[in-house]
Amino acid sequence: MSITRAAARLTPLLDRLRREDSWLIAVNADPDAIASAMALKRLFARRVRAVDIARINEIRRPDNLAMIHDLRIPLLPWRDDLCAAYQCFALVDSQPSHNERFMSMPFSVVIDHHPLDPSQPVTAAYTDIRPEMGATSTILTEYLRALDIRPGARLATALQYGIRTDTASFARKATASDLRAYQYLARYADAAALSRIMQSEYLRSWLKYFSRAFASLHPVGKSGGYSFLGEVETPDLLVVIADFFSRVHGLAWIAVAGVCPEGDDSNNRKIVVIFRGDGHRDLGKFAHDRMNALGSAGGHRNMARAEFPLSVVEKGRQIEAYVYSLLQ
Ligand SMILES: [Mn+2]
Repeated sequence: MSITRAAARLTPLLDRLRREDSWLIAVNADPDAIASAMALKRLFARRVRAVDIARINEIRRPDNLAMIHDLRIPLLPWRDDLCAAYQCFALVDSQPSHNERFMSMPFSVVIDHHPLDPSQPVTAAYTDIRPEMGATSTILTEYLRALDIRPGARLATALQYGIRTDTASFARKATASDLRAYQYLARYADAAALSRIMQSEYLRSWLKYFSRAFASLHPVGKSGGYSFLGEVETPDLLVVIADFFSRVHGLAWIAVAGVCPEGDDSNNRKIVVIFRGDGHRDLGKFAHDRMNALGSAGGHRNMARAEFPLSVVEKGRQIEAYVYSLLQ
């Protein structure tokens, strides 16, 4: 789309902006949503009284935390009384039907790239929903260009990260528009900050699990490995460690096991085993053959998972040794 046509398309949006209004932009925070909200805030700035961004979710991923910290992005946590302080509401990178909290908010602006559900039409006064786009950040970059708003380094970097995240660095669902937006942003972005954010894969609090993983690493056969982490708060940590080992040359496959809570009851625990490999050995089949009878197990050639109750391990037997015996 040409910049002039894009600018004309924005008239109905700009017409809604009044000096006396305070706007709240709501997000289900991920890099694309956060960057899109920042861009919309920039576009609204000086046209309205105030603009804030509120997130409805907790942010836990290390790269998302790094993005917010390094680019100094102000996000308000959700509170039930938050909306009372605002007259106008915008939603980016989501649709009202995607979340109960969104459903209760009177949005007048919705900008998104998720597919439209015909049974849940979006009724906001201004909507721009383009499922063909790889990222909402691309749509917002077009807005900034159309209005001749030059993004600052932090905003440009955030938008680049939003596009990269949602398109898996252009490996998935990326269009020429996404690439064009990304290249345009490169003129203004901070490349060092972007790579620092992309490389923030781990939290400091996770390092103790790495040290357990290295200490307990045992060979399995000629090319495999097994690591036992003991008690972990969430199976996600097993995935993080297994993904790390999958990048070690000479280790064809790895099984990382731990004891995780099952549901909310802390007395109810299960053993989870995460498999990662180079595809040589069919790990989905391997996991299924060895562990499915104990609970559930299976997956793909290069990634698999098994889960079974802690009670399958006989009393007095070491869990670490028991899981190891299943892999032999
Ligand atoms: Mn998105």
